[in-house]
Amino acid sequence: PFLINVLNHETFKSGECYTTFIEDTPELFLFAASQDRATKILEFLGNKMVNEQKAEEKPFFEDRVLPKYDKKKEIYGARDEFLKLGAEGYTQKILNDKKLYVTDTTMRDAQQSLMATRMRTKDLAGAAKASNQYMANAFSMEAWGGATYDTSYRFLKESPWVRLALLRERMPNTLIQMLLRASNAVGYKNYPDNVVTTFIEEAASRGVDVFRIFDSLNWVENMKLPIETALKTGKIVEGAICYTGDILNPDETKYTLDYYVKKAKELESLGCHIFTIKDMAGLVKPYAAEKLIRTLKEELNIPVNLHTHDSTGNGVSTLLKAAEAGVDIVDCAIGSMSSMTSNPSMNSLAEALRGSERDTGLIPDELTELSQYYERLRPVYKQFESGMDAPNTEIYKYEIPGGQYSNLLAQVKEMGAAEDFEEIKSLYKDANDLLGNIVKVTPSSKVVGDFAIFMFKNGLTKENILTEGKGLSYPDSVVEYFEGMIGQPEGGFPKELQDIVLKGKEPITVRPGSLIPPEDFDQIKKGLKEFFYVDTMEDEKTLHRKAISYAMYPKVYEDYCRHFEAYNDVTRLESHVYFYGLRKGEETTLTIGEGKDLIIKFVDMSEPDENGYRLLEFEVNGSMREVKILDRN
Ligand code: 3PY
Ligand code: ZN
Repeated sequence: PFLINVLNHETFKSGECYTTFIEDTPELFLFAASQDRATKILEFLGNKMVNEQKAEEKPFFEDRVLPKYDKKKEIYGARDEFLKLGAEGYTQKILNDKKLYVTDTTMRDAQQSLMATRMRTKDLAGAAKASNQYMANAFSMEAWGGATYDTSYRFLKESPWVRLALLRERMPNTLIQMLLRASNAVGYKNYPDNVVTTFIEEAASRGVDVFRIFDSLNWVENMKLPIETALKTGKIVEGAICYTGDILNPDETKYTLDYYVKKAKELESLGCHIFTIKDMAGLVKPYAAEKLIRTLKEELNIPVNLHTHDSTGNGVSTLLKAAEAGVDIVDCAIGSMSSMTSNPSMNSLAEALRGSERDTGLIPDELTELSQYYERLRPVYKQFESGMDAPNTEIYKYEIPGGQYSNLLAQVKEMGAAEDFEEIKSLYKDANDLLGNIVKVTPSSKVVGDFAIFMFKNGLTKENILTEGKGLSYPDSVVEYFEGMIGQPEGGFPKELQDIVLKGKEPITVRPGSLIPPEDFDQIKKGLKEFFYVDTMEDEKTLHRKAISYAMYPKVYEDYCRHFEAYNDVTRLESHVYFYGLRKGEETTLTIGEGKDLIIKFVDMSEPDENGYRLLEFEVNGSMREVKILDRN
């Protein structure tokens, strides 16, 4: 009964579905099998309204208004140059240009750092065509990887692969960049080598042009395989070293200028086309940036990129000093998506450099157009924001990355310990020292955060841990760290604490990937076919992408498939409707095909019946529809 020819499906025939849609979505098959798409959408909305949000409390939101751009304009962007000159040719050209290149982080890091990575594909794709035009003078758009991969499935119920394909299609002249956590790929632990390599190959073939690769302990050994694999794809490879400490601090003995120069040279010798200083917490102060960049520029023969955050308020100054010192590329975000835990403002930077020899070539009105688009959307995502209202120079002391700061605060509040946040931040610093003063970025930052909370809960301090901490069992992330399962920290593990945590277990000293058995993709594909797909029309490539997602996130991926079975494709709903549902009397238009709109109005809901079910009344294109939803409250 489920064998329905997808090519005859209305949505497909309408041409509204993206060219990538059919091969990328299990969804379409499930969709084809579904009796009534509207009912599933009403059930999705009904469930939001009854069980997740109080629709009456929904604030007023505008629908998305797309940014304007000149549809007829011919665009020649960085990707055109790259396709002409190749990875090495193009990056060497950058080295010789005077202009300051930018990477626009709005679609990845900015939304990850500001709003817990909740920005939906619909909203990103809405900016894509205008961005493709207005960023023609930029180096790249960071739009994929990092936390966007799992959160797409987990919270947004959409496929990151579809996002990539869609952005690729709408930004043909723009280099799409992704953030890759070396052997942790886009996850939180070391994966088998064949997961990492196949993921990179697939990402390259689906549209990633630039791979930024970092390791959470700056352990270059862990970066070799991903760098080598990414280089083989012919794409641009940025080797990134995470910044920690302060090179201008005379007491700094580990993360010194020499440390960064040595690491940068190692990455250059591995064949990276660009070297990046990745300052995920915003610790590089302006004069440190000047010194660091000036030295790196003297020592390297590849372009140097600076990535920083604006949590301390010094972000734009840091980029300006870096620009003076000759940095080739800097990361920044569109104005309304910049600053605080996000990256510095592109609009501010472009204005600051206008007319100087490092002018970015970006046009203020065009940046404003993009900024206004995101500004109008931002209230929809306010519920996910960190609540940081002003810059905070405490970050220099605690070295907590922007994204983690808000997470840690949320975790502490959940524990009912909000008033102890000061103590916990200070324990974060102590935990870092106890772990060996390590780089703190996903996933090593989680080890430090988990350890700090563990110390708080168990009354442990730097002074008493070696005695009081003996009989305790430690959080998984801390045990794995001491086992060597995320790699080797600079200067080695603190031995005494390692012994206490591991309780006799031998740590590894080699690359974890060299010990983890390869993933059996055939087995995963067999399982996926058996449990999740109603059709055998799946092509091998699509199945392969699904298997990659499953290999990294089995539970999250399964939940996503189940959600799809229950509610079908929810990605085309306006974001405020996706997150909040509809208020009584509110109407929304859902386009499911060209010229095919569902106009959905929520009329009313009943009180729960004796079994706890509520009856929800909607109008769909003027006809009354009812759905029954179990009230789980
Ligand atoms: C990530 O790994 O997602 C990061 O943004 C690290 O800074
Ligand atoms: Zn960042």
